[in-house]
Amino acid sequence: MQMATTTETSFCRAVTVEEVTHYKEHGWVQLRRFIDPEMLSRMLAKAKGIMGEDGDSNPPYGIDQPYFNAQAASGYADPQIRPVFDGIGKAAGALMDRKSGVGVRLFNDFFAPKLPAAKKTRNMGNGPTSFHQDFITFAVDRSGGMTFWIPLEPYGPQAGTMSFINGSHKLGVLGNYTAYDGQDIRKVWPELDDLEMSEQITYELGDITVHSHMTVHGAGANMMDGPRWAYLVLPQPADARWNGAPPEAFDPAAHNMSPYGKFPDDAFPIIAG
Ligand SMILES: O=C(O)CCC(=O)C(=O)O
Repeated sequence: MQMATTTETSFCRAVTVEEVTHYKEHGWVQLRRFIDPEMLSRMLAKAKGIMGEDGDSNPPYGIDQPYFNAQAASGYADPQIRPVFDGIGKAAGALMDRKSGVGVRLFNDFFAPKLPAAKKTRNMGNGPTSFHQDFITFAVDRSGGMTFWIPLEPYGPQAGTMSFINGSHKLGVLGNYTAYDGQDIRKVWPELDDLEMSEQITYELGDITVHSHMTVHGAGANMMDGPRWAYLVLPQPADARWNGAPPEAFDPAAHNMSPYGKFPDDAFPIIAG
């Protein structure tokens, strides 16, 4: 059954003016009861189908890091999941709030189960998520991108949920997390100590957070017995272009892309006009 505020077609509710204001001020926002539970069960079934009940039965995806075990979801190509991109596209457009009304492009979507810290796991991904900023990792030429962080079950801090450094999106580009020589970002950028850290978020079923790719964020280790299932959807402004740097999130050669050229619409679809 769908929630009263959710539209039939997108399985998402609209964002409110207060939520847009919170996002702009803090660099992130919690959207309570944003996604219909029916859509979450479809996403979880798909994730388990690809990665197994333990979230760890997939082949390694090529980037070994402790934050989570990741696997491409390709949700847009799945008729069961695709309707959600309409709601996510509209919400992303409202949060971006570009005066020119530029649209929203789907840049990436993947499952990111954080594996249990106490277990020996096959893949990496059973540690805490150290604090970092995403922007530079994505090799795009402008800011505006964001991550819809969608827990597929209700989770609190014990599961290794997200925290955000409020207002850190206003500090500019803070470098790649691999370039801190093992130090915490707060040692490299003591400016972050002047800002407040959000509480570690508790998510009821249907709640999500959205963070700007300029916002510093992290997460604790997963202290549960099983995986912390999350689905990450990354919209970008439709006019963002590849900046020519080596990207982690896409293969420019596979899409015949050139520096400062457009992202091809077939592989990176426009999800809001
Ligand atoms: O899921 C996590 O623990 C971290 C997510 C994250 O780092 C991100 O969205 O950039």
